[in-house]
Amino acid sequence: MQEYKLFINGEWVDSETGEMFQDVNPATLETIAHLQKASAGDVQSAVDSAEEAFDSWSGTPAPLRAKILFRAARMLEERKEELSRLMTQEMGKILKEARGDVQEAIDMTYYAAGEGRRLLGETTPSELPNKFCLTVRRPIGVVGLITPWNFPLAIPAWKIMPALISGNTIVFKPASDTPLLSIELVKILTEAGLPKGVLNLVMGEGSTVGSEIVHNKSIRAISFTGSVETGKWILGEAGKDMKRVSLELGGKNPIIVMDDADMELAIDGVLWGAFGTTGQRCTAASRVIVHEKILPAFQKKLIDRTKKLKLGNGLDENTDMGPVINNSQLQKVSKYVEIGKEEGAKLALGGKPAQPLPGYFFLPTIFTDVSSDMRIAREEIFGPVLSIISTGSLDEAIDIANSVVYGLSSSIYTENIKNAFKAIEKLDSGITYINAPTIGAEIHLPFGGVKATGNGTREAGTTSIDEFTEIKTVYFDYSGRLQKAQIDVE
Ligand code: UN1
Repeated sequence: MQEYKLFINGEWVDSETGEMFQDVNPATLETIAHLQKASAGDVQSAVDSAEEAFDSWSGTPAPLRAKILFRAARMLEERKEELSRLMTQEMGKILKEARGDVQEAIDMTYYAAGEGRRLLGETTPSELPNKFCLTVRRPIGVVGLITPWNFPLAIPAWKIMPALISGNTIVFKPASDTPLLSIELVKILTEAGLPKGVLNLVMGEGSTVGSEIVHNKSIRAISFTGSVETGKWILGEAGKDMKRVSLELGGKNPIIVMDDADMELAIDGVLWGAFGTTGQRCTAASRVIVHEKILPAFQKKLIDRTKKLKLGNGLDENTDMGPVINNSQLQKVSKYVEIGKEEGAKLALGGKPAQPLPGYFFLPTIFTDVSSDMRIAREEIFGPVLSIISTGSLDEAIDIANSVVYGLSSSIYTENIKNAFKAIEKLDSGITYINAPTIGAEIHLPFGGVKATGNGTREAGTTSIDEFTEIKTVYFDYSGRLQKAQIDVE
């Protein structure tokens, strides 16, 4: 059995305590790796090495930093299939989706590398003569990155690549359920020429490793993707030290299907949005709000199509849906099914673990007759559970869509341009799709949400550079005399 260590100051090292944890394939329940568990002291060593590396890395011209990223992107491309297979074994998502996850990391790496020749600031005229105004970007310093298990390579890349190209050094904690892809990413970046200390990997528990990252005074920014509960805690704790915090938290993403929608297209979208990645995306569609005029036909077709989804090991190319990540997630999904039944929703499909498969498989589940005040319609389940809610009008559908605490992604299926524009204007979410499901974000556009989904920052796209840079405003006075802004100008 392969054993993996922490990566600190350019070396693979044992943790202080020597404690280990296991990485389990959720489709077979086989242990696939043993890993070292970091302590708070190990995090401190990682921080020390990131601090040490900062001067030299931030002083390296960004186009030269970019060369390393371009090389890493090419290596990711060459190893795409192997990494995808590893991801399916570690995380459970089907191979086709694992390839998408790896591709998202490749895209992000190329994109961030390209930013090495941009990292744009502004120039603008001064109100005074012979004076020049501009902004430049500077790295923040040592940043702490904490990533989830549902996108084991894409989300680390969303955070690591923009942080690196901007000149920051990193202490990185991947999710304990999926550390292997992060380890491979660190190896690739190192082989591509990343200097020692620039990227440090510490695996282990949130309560020790995560907590030390959040509290360590030398870490100046935190980027976290995960639960609202943890995100709120991080914001509060890191806020005490005035750290920059970027949060990408939960969702309860709705798809509205109007009576004028292309029904087949909407069904394709709902299936992919709700059951893709076994519903374990922040962007997963967990509510579908359907116009009452088409509800019976829509429900029947959707249930018929969902019944045909093939569960199994994602390595089998014929599988449509893999397992959930672990036992506690399986228990959580089961608990929500019970809650839904108690609340009076009608369990139309699924609702239980898919025995006798050996892994953490749960049947694709559909509740009908759901009202918008039920917990299954309001709380994030993060599993293959879809609630169907009936609506009489677009206004009502939008009210229902907006009635939850989250606001990541939303979608509307309609052939009516007025409905589409109204949805764009009124839906409270960071992302809105028209005639496409709630998942499918592309890396060169901002990604993030409103309300409890985040704290106003956006990842990916040009906003990924905003996340990891400080802006300095520069006033360059070449008049040779004292000029007073606001005062010399009448
Ligand atoms: C997430 O679930 O946290 O749009 C990220 C999507 C993917 C990214 C999801 N490209 O579903």
